[in-house]
Amino acid sequence: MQSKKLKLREVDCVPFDDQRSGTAGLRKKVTVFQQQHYLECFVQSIFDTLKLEPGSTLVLGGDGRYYNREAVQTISAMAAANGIGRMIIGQGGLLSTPAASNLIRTRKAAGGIILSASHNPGGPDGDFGIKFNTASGGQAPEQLTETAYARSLACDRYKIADTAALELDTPGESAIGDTVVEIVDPVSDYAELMEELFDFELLRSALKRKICLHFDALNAATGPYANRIFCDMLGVSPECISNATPLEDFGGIHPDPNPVDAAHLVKLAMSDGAPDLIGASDGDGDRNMILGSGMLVSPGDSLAIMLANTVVAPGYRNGVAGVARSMPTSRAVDDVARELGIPCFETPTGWRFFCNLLEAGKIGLCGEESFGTSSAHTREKDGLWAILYWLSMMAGLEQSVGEIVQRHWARFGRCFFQRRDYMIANADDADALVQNLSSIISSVPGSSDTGQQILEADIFEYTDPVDGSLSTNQGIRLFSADGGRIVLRLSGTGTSGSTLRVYLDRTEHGPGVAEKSPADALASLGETAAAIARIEHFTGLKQPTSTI
Ligand code: VG1
Ligand code: CO
Repeated sequence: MQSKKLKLREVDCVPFDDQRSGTAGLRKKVTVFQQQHYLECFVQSIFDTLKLEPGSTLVLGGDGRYYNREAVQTISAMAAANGIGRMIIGQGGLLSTPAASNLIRTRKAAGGIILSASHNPGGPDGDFGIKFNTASGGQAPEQLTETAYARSLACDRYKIADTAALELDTPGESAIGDTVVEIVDPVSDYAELMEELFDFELLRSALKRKICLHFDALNAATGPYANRIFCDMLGVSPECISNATPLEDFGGIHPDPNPVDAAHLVKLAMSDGAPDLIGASDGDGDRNMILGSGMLVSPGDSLAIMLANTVVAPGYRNGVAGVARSMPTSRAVDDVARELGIPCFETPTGWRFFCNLLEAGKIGLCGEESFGTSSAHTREKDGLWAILYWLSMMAGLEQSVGEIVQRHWARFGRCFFQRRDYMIANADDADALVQNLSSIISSVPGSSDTGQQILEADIFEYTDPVDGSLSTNQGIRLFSADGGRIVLRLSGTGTSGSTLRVYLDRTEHGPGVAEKSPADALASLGETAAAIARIEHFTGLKQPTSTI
């Protein structure tokens, strides 16, 4: 029963037709979310979809970007009106994505709402986003996000409590009617978990004696986490952490740690006297970038190397039951899994596809080419975790980042990887390209007038081994005669136009692989991809907009 004092309202509204979740939640321009009733309609659709028991606990927080605080207030008032018993909210409305997932699990919440557009730029003219997670801490699976979308198309009314703004900045309990609101330190539970997984004593001593760490939080969610874990717990000097204050517009920095948007970190890694380990994380703290002196670690290599070295961390010492990578991610990890005799699952792009495998205990490590890696400790990818894992490898193996990577290549070969992104202003052009290629896919193998000969081609689909659900149209795959692979798919996280992603990978063995650049190793495969997909014809673009 709601308290008599609390005034609940049912507000009429006109349904929106564009609230379909993409790869990871609903992402739109801030100005779209600021339309009257827009956020409320989507949140009501989430509540209607999750159908939580009255009195349930819900975790709420976000990456601190512009509109985060307003959204926390609105969602709290709606949660109270929708019968939620307890809200657990990160102080200041802040929670990194992996920390939110962890809180859902440790506090046995019925679910969570995470406010983030992740690696997309922030600020009043930037992007905002919202996604919901289930009681396992994992991102809502495709069936649930589709149900929420269907619900939003008919959402003409939402429930909200008339209540004063919550005080978000002080930990402690308050209430909206009968709903308890608990403001929690966003870092402490997460930091405790990291201490269980890694040998902090070993890391402390290595960081004191020989490893010089530099971490860049890009003015996004991970600043407070890095300060607590690296500085307070592991003794790193605060000067080694840059851009540690979460800002609503990320201080103008692009919150995506990749070699193009975080070129300053590549420059630092290639400079004389570079730190031994340079790490960065994205807007909501789930991506990671790993660099060492003179070395940028490709995310596909990172996953493979982690799997080959589970012995370095207490949480992984006994190995893992299996591993998974998203389909476009380089196949480097497959070779390690084969040697270890464990299964390697290939899932569609997006972390939500790993969640069932993690929950069922089928995999212990997983990752994506987009700088995302994690393990069964949470149900989201985890940026700081990846950096702690790399620190553990450096300390445990007593090797530099460069040595670890090169020894891996010497043992398993080097899987060269590139992602070429084509930003296409008119989304219809991108759709036409994909439609055309899909329609001719069966005739591609065998035709030799397009560069490299293609032996096999298909449109990737995935049957979830746990619940049997089928996801179709998850990208086009072309396999070349020299062992190379081309993948094409459209991005599902952008907020304007369309981005065609072309992924290339090919493994080479032998002593020369360390000196060779991915651009050289993949040049001919890239030409083949452009020719077969007729990229210039459909988009007018001669070259990719960016190559990662
Ligand atoms: C991109 C990446 C994908 C990742 C997703 C969310 O999706 O390719 O691997 O899971 O972003 O990451 P897309 O559909 O744009 O290719 V995050 O850190 O932005 O939530
Ligand atoms: Co992210």
